Amino acid sequence: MSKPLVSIVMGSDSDLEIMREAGKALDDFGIDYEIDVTSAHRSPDRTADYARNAAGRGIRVIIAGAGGAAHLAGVIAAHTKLPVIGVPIPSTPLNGLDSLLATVQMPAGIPVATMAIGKPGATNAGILAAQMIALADSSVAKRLGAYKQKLAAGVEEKSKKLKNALNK
Ligand code: RP5
Repeated sequence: MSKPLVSIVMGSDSDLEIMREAGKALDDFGIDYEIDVTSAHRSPDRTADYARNAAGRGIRVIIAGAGGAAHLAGVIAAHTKLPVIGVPIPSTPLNGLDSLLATVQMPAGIPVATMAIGKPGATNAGILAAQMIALADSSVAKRLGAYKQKLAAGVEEKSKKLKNALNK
């Protein structure tokens, strides 16, 4: 097993069902990743250490998912030069809108690439991380090309089915 290039972290194990989607996307592109829990609020020292050490361990991209106050991605971005992708988790009665705003509204100077709320966002976080890795990895770039073709073929198929069903 080679060293992970992407790190997926989340504020609580209750975020796992959603954050697994990022891992599934990375699996599709053959990218090794690690997955862990660390919290901006409950374990601030652990989170800062994790962020400071990630690049030295060979990590190239960090995907961070959190609900509630959702400061995890921003705190991690404050402690690393690696690109950070944030996934807002719908874990409060506000259904993730709170997490989206907290994750996306970073002050100038500390960017977090913020995805959609929930599973679609986690999937896109995995794909965006793959796109970053692909800049310097031709095998991942090739898989991304095949993935785009598969998406387009899926739409063609749906179009044919729709026209057949409607007899148009
Ligand atoms: C956040 O608080 C976590 O990211 C999670 O989405 C939310 C609730 O956490 P638990 O109370 O389920 O541990 O920090």
